Amino acid sequence: MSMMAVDYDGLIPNNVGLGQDVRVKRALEKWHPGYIGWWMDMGPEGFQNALVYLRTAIGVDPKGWAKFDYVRMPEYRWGILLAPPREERKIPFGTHKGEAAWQEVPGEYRAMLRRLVVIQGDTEPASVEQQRHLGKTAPSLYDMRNLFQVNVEEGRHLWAMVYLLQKYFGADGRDEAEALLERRSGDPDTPRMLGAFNEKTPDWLSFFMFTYFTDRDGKMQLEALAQSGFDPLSRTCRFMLTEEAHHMFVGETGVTRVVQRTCEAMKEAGITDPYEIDKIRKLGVIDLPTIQKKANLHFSLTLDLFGNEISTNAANAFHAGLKGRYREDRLKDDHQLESGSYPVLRFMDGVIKNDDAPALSALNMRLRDDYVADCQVGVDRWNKVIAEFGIPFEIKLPHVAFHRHIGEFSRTNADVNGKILAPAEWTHKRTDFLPSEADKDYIESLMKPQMEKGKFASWIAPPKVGIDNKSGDFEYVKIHDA
Ligand code: BYC
Repeated sequence: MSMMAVDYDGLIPNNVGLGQDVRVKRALEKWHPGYIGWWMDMGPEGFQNALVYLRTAIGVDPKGWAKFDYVRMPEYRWGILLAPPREERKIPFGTHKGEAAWQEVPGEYRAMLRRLVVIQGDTEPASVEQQRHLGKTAPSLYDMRNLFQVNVEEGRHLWAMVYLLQKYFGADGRDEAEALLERRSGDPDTPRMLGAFNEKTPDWLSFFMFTYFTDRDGKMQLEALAQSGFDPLSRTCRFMLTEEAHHMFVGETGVTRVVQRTCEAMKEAGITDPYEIDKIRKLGVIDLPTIQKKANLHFSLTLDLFGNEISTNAANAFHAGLKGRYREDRLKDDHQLESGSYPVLRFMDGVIKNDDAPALSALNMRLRDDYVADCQVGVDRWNKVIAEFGIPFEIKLPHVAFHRHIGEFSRTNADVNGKILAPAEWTHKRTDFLPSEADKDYIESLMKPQMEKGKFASWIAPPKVGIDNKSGDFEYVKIHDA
């Protein structure tokens, strides 16, 4: 069988020749029951017997890689799919630049590589855990299906990382694979590894913000890992990015539809002032200032996922050829960065200012800058909708120093414009920037399920087009026919 074709015969669909790799096949088959156990315990609450109109990856050809059909989630075919190899691929950056890409783990970098794979792997089940209770308040069957699609694919991304651990990291890889099923999002004793993945996703607006902002960190990190000189990691991430695009689409269009519905309701009621919050809430929609607060929260939590602005870990991973920059292959420089600098925003002498740092140490900052630019694109689309209704309001990304827990700005309290506040002032103003208890209660009061096909909750507009071009009243989840 060619490396491109997907073998669907065994328990684990794959295009990595698992049938001929008895050791890894056994290891993964042994891991499988634990995974299903985790999915039943920590995956979507309820709906495990429902028939969900899901896409399943059946190949890695960009033109026809997925098929859509009704599937019960526990029967989803979680597979191991790597993007096609690139002939004679070379390590594209770092001290080994130009050498043949590694097909096996380079011994000297084993620990560093394992850590990167484990961190990436840990985020995947974490997000499923964070979102597990959302099915029961879905604003439509369309949205419910999108949630479950995202969830099963995050599950597949966990499989992708577990494959790398089992295949390339021996006994310690096995232990790490087990540990990935044991940690739990938000658990005080065994939390997930990165901060944002231990936060709650309490409602659907948070879900859309998470898939817009946090899945986009996924995109940036996967793009950086897709450049890796360790070829199996590169190929794995390249294929994961294909799926990731839909997750960000769910986020971007989700927020757009919330914004759209709010603007429509305001127009129908003749309200032009976006700050007439009580009046707007009486219409059963989410006022724009509260949407802004949710964006502030999720953007700032996600910025923490880029680590410290100045990072020896990042420098070492680049130097070693393991983790590159965003779209390294399109950048025009020496791809080694032994000299040169990069401007890093720092908190120095009580003020925020740019400071040149060695380019190699500033790679987290650079990736974060690329991320912020990427985030702005969707925000502009949200604002276009608001502008079309003539409402004087613009959603803005907060300053990168706002509400930070990792890095330069974790020591200070900056407002959304980057103004440093005294601790008491921050406490006093906090709910001007971040959702208050009352905001949360209001949003929660809207989270009533709408499970009739073709219908949508009061606070969200229908999508412009259906999934797989289905019509507006398509039954994306058959809850009762199951
Ligand atoms: N929380 O040198 P530093 C996704 C730790 S999302 C807790 O600044 P580095 C997805 C750090 O571990 C993408 N701890 O950091 C999205 C280190 O600890 P040790 C996931 C943190 O290593 C939605 C220490 O602080 N993938 O796919 O340069 C749904 C000093 O660290 C945090 C990846 O992240 C934090 N936020 O950068 C589903 C890619 N930040 O080792 C999925 C792999 C830092 O000294 N990971 N620390 O004990 C990496 O590339 C890097 O490890 C990080 C951190 C970017 C995370």
